[in-house]
This record gives sequence, structure tokens and C-alpha cells, in this order.
Amino acid sequence: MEKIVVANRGEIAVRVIKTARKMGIKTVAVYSEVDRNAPHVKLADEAVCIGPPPSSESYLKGDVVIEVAKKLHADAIHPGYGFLSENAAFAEAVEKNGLIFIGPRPHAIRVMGSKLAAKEAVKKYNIPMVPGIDEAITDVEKAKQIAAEIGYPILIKASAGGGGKGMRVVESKEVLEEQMKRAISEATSAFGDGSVFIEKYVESPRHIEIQILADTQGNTVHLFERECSIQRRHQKVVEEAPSAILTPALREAMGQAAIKVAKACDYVGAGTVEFLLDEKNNFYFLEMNTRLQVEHPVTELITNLDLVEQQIKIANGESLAFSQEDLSIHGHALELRVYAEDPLNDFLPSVGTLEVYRPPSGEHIRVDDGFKEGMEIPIQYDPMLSKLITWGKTREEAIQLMIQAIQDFDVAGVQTTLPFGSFVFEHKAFRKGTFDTHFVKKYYTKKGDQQQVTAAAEVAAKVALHVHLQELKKLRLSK
Ligand code: MV4
Repeated sequence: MEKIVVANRGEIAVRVIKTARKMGIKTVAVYSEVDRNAPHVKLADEAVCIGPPPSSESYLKGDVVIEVAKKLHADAIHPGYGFLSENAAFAEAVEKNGLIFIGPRPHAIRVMGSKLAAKEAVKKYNIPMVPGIDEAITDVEKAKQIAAEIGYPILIKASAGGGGKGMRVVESKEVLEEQMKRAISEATSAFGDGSVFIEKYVESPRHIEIQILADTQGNTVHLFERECSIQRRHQKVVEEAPSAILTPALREAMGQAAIKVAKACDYVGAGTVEFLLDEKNNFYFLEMNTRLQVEHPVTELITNLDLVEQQIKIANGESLAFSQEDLSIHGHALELRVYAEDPLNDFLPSVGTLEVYRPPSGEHIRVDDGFKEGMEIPIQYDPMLSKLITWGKTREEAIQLMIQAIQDFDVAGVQTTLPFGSFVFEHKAFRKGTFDTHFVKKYYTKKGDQQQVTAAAEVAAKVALHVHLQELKKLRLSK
């Protein structure tokens, strides 16, 4: 592989380009009109403008990206995450044009893109799944019958869904019909596919996912778990590896289940198998993400592997250079997603110019970003500014370093989720590891956050006063 097109923008485009360079592979950036001066454009060996700012007219234009790759004689396309990364038709078109798609085969993307198809595929592999049905349902009476069998509360899910869209909790049979109709209509308008199914609702789950790698020779390994329970409205904010609560036995069981899920769809490349973990530590397969994920760095820091490098080697037909026995967990890693959002204003995007942007640096601090000071934050895309990642020999060390790194991160011009990060990492429940997916809803109030801001301001005022008085003293003494 000599040249790859990076079909993405922002931090992940920068991330992919850096590894390609390390491997001596040339890179081509594609960009929209609003990204002309973006870091990924400057970093790549070549860059091609592919259209106007809206994603639908630029970063989602698969045919245009393929044209660029052919014209510039690239060998492969790395899709990053989002945009074209989980588009089976795109992966297929890439292959048909004689190029390499750095990711799984179209078949795996297609199967895992449908929750019902995914359930069907893993059925014969004995993977624990939440009690429920594995086919689309439209008949309300039949739904009531099934719900009575599994017991309320139940959850109605859209087969094509993602990010919680088309999902409805149903507490009793009286509201089932209404909720089912809503789920179907939501799924139809959001995905053009109104297929819904029913599962037992797991009330206080943790979200644990397993990273896997599979080569074209049939070797599949897992790279342990990431804990992603700290999220708000299906948007992850904090991730860590390993989880604070998995035992070696549970880790091994989940790892083996993840490998079986990967085998069930003939997976190739880097992928992630999502599980729910209930209060009794039962785990259930949810879905598989057929891409490199935003939170992959925490896995890199505990395994000392470069996942983009692994993706490229696998796409190049190389077999994995290690087996499961060679892998182990080193220390603990945390990631905070720094969004240009205002935590005091319901996390609404905070638009504007990055007047000040000075990320922290130092040993065991990693910042993955795609912005520079002075840049305007385009409103057309995801408002994630950067990922702040820390590593420690222990979880406690990683947390302390993270709290320090957040304080040292200077951003002005827009509001960010940095103070929200401090709230999480200082929280007792987080420190103890006793949290689930309801953490933010349960503990985070604007008032609490404002109190923290006020407390910090008070400390700052006291320090300023103290310094001022010292200066006065010095002045008097020097007279
Ligand atoms: C669930 C669940 C409880 N019970 N399924 C949310 C998005 C999709 N990936 C699956 N999701 C869930 N499925 C059953 N049977 C709770 C969630 C869920 C969730 C899962 C992972 C991370 C955060 C979440 C937040 C709310 C609900």
C-alpha cells in the first residue's frame, strides 16, 4: 500500500494521516469548502476539495471520493468513523473500482447494520442476548402477548436504529399500543425502515464494549473492554479501559463472546462488539460497530497497539503479528470528549471562534484533535473539539492526571464540556466505579455545576487577593 485517501475530517482524519506517515504511506485528504485550512488538509501530502460545506454535498459523496482515489492513483480508502464508514454500498463500490476499503467486507457492514439481521447471524453461536424476539413485529396483540411473556418493562427498538432513535420503554400493557405506533413512525421517518422488535428492558445497565481485530487469514483476537456508561442522550462523554468492575473471568467470557460475534459475520479489520451488563453482572450482546470508534485511544494506551496501523496491515492482507496469549492490559486509560457545547445550556452547540486553544501536554497525556487556535468551528459537523486522554499505572493515577490536564486545558471563545469532565472525574460514584448509563441524568444538575464554578471562582479570588497583599507587602518593604 503506497497511498491512501482519508475520507474524513477533523481529529480522526489527522489521526489516520499520522499513522500512515509513520508507515511510509502517502496520504490524500479530501475536504469541503469550509475546511480548506483545516489541519487534516495541511498534514496530508495531497488534498482535494470535494464540495460545499454540507456533508451530503461533500464528505458523504462516495462516488466523488472514489473518483479522487482513482485519479490520484491511491490504493486504498480509510473512511474514519461516521460519514461513509458504515455504508456497505460504499465499501462495495470501493472494491468494484479496484481499491481497498480499510475496514470490514460489505457483508459484515450490512449484517451488523440491521439489529435483526445481527441477532439472526449470531443466533447459532450461543451468545447471551436480552430476552426478546428476533423478528420485526407489527401486530399489537402479538406484541402484548410477547410482552406478557417476558414481563414489563419492555423496550421497543428499531432494527435500523442507532443512537437510541426509535427506542421506547413500555411500562405496562395499557401504553404498549401507543408506544409501538410511535416507535414505528419514528423508525420509518428516521431510517426509512419501520421494523421494530421487543426486548426485556434492562433498567440500570453498564455499557461495556469489546474491541476486536480480525485478519483475512481467520485469526481473531479481542483487545479487552472499554467502559462507556458515562453518556448523555446516547452521546458518550467519558470512556475508560479497562472497566473498573470487570473480573478477569468476566472479561474473558465477554472477550470470547465478542470473538464469536465477529466470526458470525466473517469480520475483518478492527471492530467493536457492544454489550449491556446488568446489576448481577450478566452480559448481553447488543450490536456490533463495524468501524474504528471515537474512543479507540483508551484501548491503544492499555495495549500499546496502534489500531490504525493494525487496520492498514490487515487491509494489506497481512496476518496478525500476535495471538490472544500475547496480549495483556497495561495500566489504565481515560478519555474525555471535549465538545464545543455549553453544559450550562443543556449542552447546546456553542458556536464561534477558538480565540484561545491550548491543550495540555506532558507524559501520559494524549490529545487527539483537529483544530488550531484562531479557527472558526464549522456548524455543519460534529462539535467535538478534541479528545483528552490520560494514562496511569492505576485508575486513580489516570484520574488525577486527567483532573490536572483538564485544568491545564485553555479554551476561550466557545463553551466546552471541560468543566463537565471535572464534575465526572471528581464525582464519588465515578471514583468508586459504581455507576451505570444513568450517571449523567442521576447526578448532573446545572446548579451543581454552577456551584462548582462559583467555588472555583471563590478560590481564584482568594488567591488573587493573597498575591495582591503579598505584592503590597513587598512594595512597602522595598521602600
Ligand atoms: C437497551 C437498554 C436496556 N435494555 N436494551 C441504547 C442505544 C442502543 N445502542 C441500545 N441502547 C440500550 N439498549 C435493553 N434491552 C438500554 C440502552 C441504553 C443505553 C445503552 C448503552 C449506553 C447508553 C444507553 C443509554 C440509554 C439506554
